[in-house]
Amino acid sequence: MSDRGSFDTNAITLTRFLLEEGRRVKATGELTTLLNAMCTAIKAISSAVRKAGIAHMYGIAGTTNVTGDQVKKLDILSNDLVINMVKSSFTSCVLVTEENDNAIILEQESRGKYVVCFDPLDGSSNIDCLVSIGTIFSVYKKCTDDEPSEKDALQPGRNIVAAGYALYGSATMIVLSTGQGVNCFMLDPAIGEFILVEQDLKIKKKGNIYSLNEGYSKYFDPAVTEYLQKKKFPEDGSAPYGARYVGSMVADVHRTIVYGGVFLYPANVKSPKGKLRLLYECNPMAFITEQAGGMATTGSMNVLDIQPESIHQRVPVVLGSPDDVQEYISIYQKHHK
Ligand code: P6P
Repeated sequence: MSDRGSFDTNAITLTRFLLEEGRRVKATGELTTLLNAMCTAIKAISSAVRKAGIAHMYGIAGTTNVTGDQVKKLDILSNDLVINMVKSSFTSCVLVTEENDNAIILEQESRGKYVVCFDPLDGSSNIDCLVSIGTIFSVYKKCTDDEPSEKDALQPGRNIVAAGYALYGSATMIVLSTGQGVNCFMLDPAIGEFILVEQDLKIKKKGNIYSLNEGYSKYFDPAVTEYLQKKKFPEDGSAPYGARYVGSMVADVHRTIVYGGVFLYPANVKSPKGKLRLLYECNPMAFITEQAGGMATTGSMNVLDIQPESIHQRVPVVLGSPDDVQEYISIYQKHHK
């Protein structure tokens, strides 16, 4: 907005950005249509998240509001919004969502060439205390002529054609990459449009913040314990790293990309595969982090190189500034020769 109330006519909206990018690469327009549908779902989720308290959307599913209407839990509502918007865009054939045990195979008449994996409302345990939460998504092309099935979603993250997240924080922002770098769009509620505010976002080579849940220290792999020791007591006499942990992946990863540093959800004795899901948390975040010049590893391999075996598969993840992640890899591999 250029001044009070007037719209900056030169502002680049997400819709305009996608149309221009699609024309630049002489695309069919299907991906643009899909991403615009996702954008509409995110606008609706943002509105619901911000009025949840008033509309009594907190708490368990199946509650009723003051008018006696059946009120959906926010993450169920968010899931329905993304499914309905993507389905009605006629761009996709298989959907994988954190909220559904099985992949959703769209009816023949609604199908397009894309496969979408998403977490409709990540961090939902933080909803009731108003901590930032988010939506995470990744888009693949169906890569066989077979009848659409869950198998179409079991592609390595290297195959991602687009990935993004929405952060419902002090403002609502979409961070998006279609493989040509990372761009950030802020929602202007006055006009209901996402406006480009950061072009080609790049992460610092090395940061000074580490982010993980140290409540699990008792269960940490020795490599994690050694790595954290070096962050807290740097051997080169430099200042110790700061610690930041929100407990919502979108908030922690966004801060890591914007400020630099490292986010870790490693495996531990209690969660031998880690907690975060490969298809709709780790892969999209790894894709965006790499597009911003960062790295994302399990400790033994790049997250994006993993061949998924199941749609809700969990993997350990350490992502962020390349120097910080590379240091973790060196320590991890020393312990896991
Ligand atoms: P913990 C939120 O529940 C989530 O799925 C991610 O958004 C977040 O990074 C992680 O779990 C937090 O897990 O074990 O630290 O509470």
